[in-house]
Amino acid sequence: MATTLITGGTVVSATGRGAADVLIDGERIVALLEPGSTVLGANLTETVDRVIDATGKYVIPGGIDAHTHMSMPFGGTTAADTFETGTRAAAWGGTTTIIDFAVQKFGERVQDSLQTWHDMAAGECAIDYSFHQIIGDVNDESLRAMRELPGEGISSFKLFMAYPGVFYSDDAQILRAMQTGADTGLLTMMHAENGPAIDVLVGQLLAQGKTDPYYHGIARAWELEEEATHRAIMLAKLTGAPLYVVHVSAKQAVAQLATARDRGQNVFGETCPQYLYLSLEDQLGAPGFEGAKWVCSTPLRSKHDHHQDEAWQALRTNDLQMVSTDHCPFCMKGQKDMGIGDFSKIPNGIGSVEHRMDLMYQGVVDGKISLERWVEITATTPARMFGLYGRKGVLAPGAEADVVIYDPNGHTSIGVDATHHMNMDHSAWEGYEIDGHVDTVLSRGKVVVDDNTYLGRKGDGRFVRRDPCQYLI
Ligand code: DUC
Ligand code: ZN
Ligand code: ZN
Repeated sequence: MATTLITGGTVVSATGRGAADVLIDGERIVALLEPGSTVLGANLTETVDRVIDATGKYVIPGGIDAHTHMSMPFGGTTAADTFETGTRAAAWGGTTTIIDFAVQKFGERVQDSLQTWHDMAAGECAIDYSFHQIIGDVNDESLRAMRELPGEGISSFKLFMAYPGVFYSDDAQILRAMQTGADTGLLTMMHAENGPAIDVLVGQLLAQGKTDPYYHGIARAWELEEEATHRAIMLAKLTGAPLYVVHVSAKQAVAQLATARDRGQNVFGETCPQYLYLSLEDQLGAPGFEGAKWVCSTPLRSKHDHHQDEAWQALRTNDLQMVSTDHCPFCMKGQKDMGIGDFSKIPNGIGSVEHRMDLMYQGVVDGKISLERWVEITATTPARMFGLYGRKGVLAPGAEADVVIYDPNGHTSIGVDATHHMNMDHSAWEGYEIDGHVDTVLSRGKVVVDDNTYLGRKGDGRFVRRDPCQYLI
């Protein structure tokens, strides 16, 4: 087993920072040492197999993106990144674990859908991966199957209050699934938007000739996110189910989560970079069909209502606990363009898996969050939330050596022209400049990105079995 010493860097955790050398043996961290430590009189730099100089740089746990959709069939097409291309792009951006979603479609057995996703990912991933289970058809059989998920290393499942006729669950189904989840130690994840009401508004807008991508954001009004978030919280309270609301974008939904947390309920929320930086007017409202690049659900919100500022604030105060991407990329040509003349036919999704660590680091540079909070919301809390902590999300003896060396004096230009690595013909982040750079990435001790060179290999990433949520109040 090769030994590696990362020297000279500042190790940053969710709780602090300090000068330390990180000693790795094979796939695991064995020690955090005072810089320049000797062992039995010998300088470690002379005895290890490899020394990585991190002078002037931050050494952080590898990012965990807990919300991705590689190769997801959706909106009449399939998400453009496969497990191979998507995990490679993730590695480039300092993310060393993804948690994707196995999708049980209507009429399908849960176990079969999970197997399908295992088959899709096995041997393809550059970094470690796990799955949440989407339950798209809540019935007696799928509820029984949910009880087997912990044994499969799956500790979370997701329901949709949106997309009637596709993934949608009604309140009775939600109630039953939450009861089973609570009983089985599963974390309930929720896409909280009132789908039936959205569909009425979509039909009315299209009938009025309002077909541009901008109207996607109008149909998916914040009131319908707030209402669904409140309903999910109440059903969770009744059933005792811990609840994690995905891709929170409306400040009113944040307020619902905060109120529930203040009364002690196990309720959590994630937001995504797009809701922190992008807006209904500037992106969805871009001229012509351009706005299709930013059609995602929940939608981008109005810049005039301060949703972005409130989301940053909520990240600071822990009213929102973490940032994932909801990476679900579709190309403009042949995918997004299916919705020319009808915004409801634009496949929903934005690709960001490569940029999450950088975009959130820019929040540090801009004074929106602290350096420690950056690590917490991108790595440590995702690990705790989804039952990986100790193994991942922290640099400590015994943890797997998923490590990122981040250069605060480096620079990253984002975009297709800047040769991003996601399988997309455009970037939702074209032209973004980041005052930092992912220099070196280790995945379980193996260097997969080194100074702008990719050294990873598909198949190096393993399926990770997860424990129950470690973040309960
Ligand atoms: N939202 C998206 O934008 N894409 C995938 C599914 C979802 O809920
Ligand atoms: Zn969703
Ligand atoms: Zn999603």
